[in-house]
Amino acid sequence: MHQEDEIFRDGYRHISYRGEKFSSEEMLERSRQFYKWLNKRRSVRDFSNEPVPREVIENILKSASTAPSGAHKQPWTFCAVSNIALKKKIKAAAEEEEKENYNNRMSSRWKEELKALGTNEHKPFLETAPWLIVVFKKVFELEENGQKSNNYYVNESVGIACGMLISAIHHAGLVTLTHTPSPMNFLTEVLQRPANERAFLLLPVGYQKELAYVPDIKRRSLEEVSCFYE
Ligand code: IYR
Repeated sequence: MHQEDEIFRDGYRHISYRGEKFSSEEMLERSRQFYKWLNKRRSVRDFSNEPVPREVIENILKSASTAPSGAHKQPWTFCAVSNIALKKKIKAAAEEEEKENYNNRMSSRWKEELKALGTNEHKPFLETAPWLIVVFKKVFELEENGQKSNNYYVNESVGIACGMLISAIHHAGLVTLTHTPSPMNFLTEVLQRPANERAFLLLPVGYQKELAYVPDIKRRSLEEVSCFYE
């Protein structure tokens, strides 16, 4: 079938697109293999300090930035930190907040639930991991002339990008941990971010320690997490 290379909708150019299509057997096998591979991912707290080349991080960030976003605004900035002084600053500020969280802000029930994960207010990985990726969401856009413009579905968009970021990290054979020090506004200051950006997630990235341990927890089954309406 002939397909035009371009068409115009409401005056805007659209270009022809052809994604991949596989045979039924191949599709089944690919979907199985992808699940098998993704299901190997674990959140890891035991990081090695072995360096990771900047280009790998750049590729991971480019992958994350392929995420769909509201009105294609791409309302995210990924700050990649390997600078030791900055990592130390981030660790100190995060631990200060976390100490307050664990001692005074979190309910005893919440802390009880976290016991299985082995978390506490100490965050050595913020210094050990060769890279920290701090994801900022852009709550609005700041044009070069200082004009503000809207972004849409910012949390959804940045959340999707973070999912893709975590998958890209796993694909490179590296590990990460979704760390959400709270409140996170100290990151705006430490990294000197503009007024339209808010810290969203902090991800240490690197190799796991040779001897790393993860909690013995299980994922919910398909039956528990899905409903089919056929
Ligand atoms: N932000 C804290 C506490 C914490 C909360 C949840 I929910 C977790 O799944 C894990 C930790 C911390 O990072 O320690």
